[in-house]
Amino acid sequence: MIDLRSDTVTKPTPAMRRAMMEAEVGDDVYGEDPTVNRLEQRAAEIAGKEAALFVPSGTMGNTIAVKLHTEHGQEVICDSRSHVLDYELAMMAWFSGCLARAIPTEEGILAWDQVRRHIRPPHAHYAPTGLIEIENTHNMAGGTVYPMSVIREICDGAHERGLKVHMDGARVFNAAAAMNVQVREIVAPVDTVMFCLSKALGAPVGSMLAGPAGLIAKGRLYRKRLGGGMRQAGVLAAAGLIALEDTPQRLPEDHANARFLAEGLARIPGIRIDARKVATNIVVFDVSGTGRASAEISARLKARGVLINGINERLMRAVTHYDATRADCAQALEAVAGAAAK
Ligand code: TLP
Repeated sequence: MIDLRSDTVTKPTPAMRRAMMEAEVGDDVYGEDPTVNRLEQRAAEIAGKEAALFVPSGTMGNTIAVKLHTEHGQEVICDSRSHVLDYELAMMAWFSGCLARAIPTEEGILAWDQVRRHIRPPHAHYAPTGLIEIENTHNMAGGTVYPMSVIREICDGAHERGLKVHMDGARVFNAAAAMNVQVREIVAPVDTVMFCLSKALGAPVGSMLAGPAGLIAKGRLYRKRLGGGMRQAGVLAAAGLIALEDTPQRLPEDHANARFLAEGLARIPGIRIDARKVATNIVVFDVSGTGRASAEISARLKARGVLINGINERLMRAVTHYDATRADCAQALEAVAGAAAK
């Protein structure tokens, strides 16, 4: 099977498995796992933040961040297709008591002018804004990348008004590779950032939440409340360290494969995609012109040995990663052409 459903499907590399086997471990709830401590230190360094917290998932990282920055009864400004809103089981409401103030965008990229108009001060009727959340790269918009100037503008505007900005940087390393800059440059203006080790970086499990030391210390308590106190988690952190050091260099290959896929898809009758807009490892394409719903195409692809899921009836998403080669992508294109044909 060629699995392009997500970059979460990668298997740990031989180097990761070796490191996991040899990892020095301790009880991380006591702060005694040396490998987790090393990972948290290294992640903070890479993000250019005071501290970082190892969490089991991106969802938990975002959930803790929202909780740290908000009070019950506030709003979180985010894009209308953001992961925090659509794919995290309403954790923003469930754990933090907040409402999403969702702003529709073309490319998943918020502009300060839109954000500014949705900020609500305390008022007799309104829920006040507690946080601004930006997703970089933006998953459902097709791996789009925030321009640095836009991040700065949003953060400057927010900070002037005493508001914080959290970046869902599940794939911020892809953004860094696409812009050819360091992750720390991208996340310098935001207050907290969550990034995933288990997506394009290829670790089997885990994400990091980075930010000011005081906030991260408080976040550690929320992680425990959520059931994320992980004991001898060094076996996971060891793979995470390899993911942080080794994988970023090869992300441009995933991006080139995604562009190759997009260009091939654009040539298939009935499929619509602007391949020039594919900047990272996510390819979102419209299959409505084929006369088939995405679920049907998914099923037909599966019968041809390729896994690609629909986002909705019209749109499908293919994600490249280190377990999908250029040859796999070429084979996937043939399968899509077959599955889409009348
Ligand atoms: N994304 C998954 C699915 O949940 C859609 C995927 O296959 O892409 N932020 C962003 C931008 C994400 O894409 C994801 C996962 C998360 C947060 C949550 O991470 P996990 O799955 O570790 O909770």
